[in-house]
Amino acid sequence: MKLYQTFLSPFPTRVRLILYAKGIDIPFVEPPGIHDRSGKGDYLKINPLGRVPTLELDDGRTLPESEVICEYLEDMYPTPTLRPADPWARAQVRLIARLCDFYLVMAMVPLFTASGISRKKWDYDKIDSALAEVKRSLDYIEHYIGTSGYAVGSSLSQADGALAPQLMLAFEWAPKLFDRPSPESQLPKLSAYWKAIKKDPIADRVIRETYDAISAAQQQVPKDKQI
Ligand SMILES: N[C@@H](CCC(=O)N[C@@H](CS)C(=O)NCC(=O)O)C(=O)O
Repeated sequence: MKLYQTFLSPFPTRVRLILYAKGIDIPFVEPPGIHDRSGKGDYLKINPLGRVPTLELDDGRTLPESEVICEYLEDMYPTPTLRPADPWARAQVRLIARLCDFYLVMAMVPLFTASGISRKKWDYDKIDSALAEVKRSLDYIEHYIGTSGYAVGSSLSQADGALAPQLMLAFEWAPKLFDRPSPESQLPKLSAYWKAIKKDPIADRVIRETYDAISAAQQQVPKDKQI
């Protein structure tokens, strides 16, 4: 197997968390044109969506979409599991992942778009309304988030893979980039979660990889777009 991915994107991060937790050591390949406009070339034959991640099996079959890949890995390599056995806990894992994908990620999209253009062209009305939408989506997650150091229950699950990288962007990356206060102080349960999840070695590893990728990308950005 191999994983087409980048360290900058939160979606492959979710898959890496599962791979690391299960001890599955596979090569990572960075396709062209994911975080720039250089063109995606033959990668579109591997994944017609042109997005990361894609899991490629040894027989050449390919699978896009982070959640689908995580479920496949869980089915193929069930131990150690990142999917709780209890149906209610399992539903909570899926709920947190869905709230991230359907609400938080969608709210972040205008911010990702703004980050790719010169800050002289930023429309702060649009940025502030996107940040308000991000806060609203975090309120939904605040309602359901676990209080034992993990998104659900007291061990690492697929919900942490979905949430932790997105939370880093919402609590740290976006406020710093757009010079706005972090929503963290208004979200006590999520704030406690954010502090606690970094104590898990696997979660900490993927969070650090994301910090490193952001800081490497920052070095490449023209001065007028830098944080
Ligand atoms: N729903 C997809 C989202 C994947 C996604 O949007 N990946 C971004 C990386 S941040 C991407 O590859 N963007 C490239 C592009 O849109 O051209 C998943 O969960 O895998």
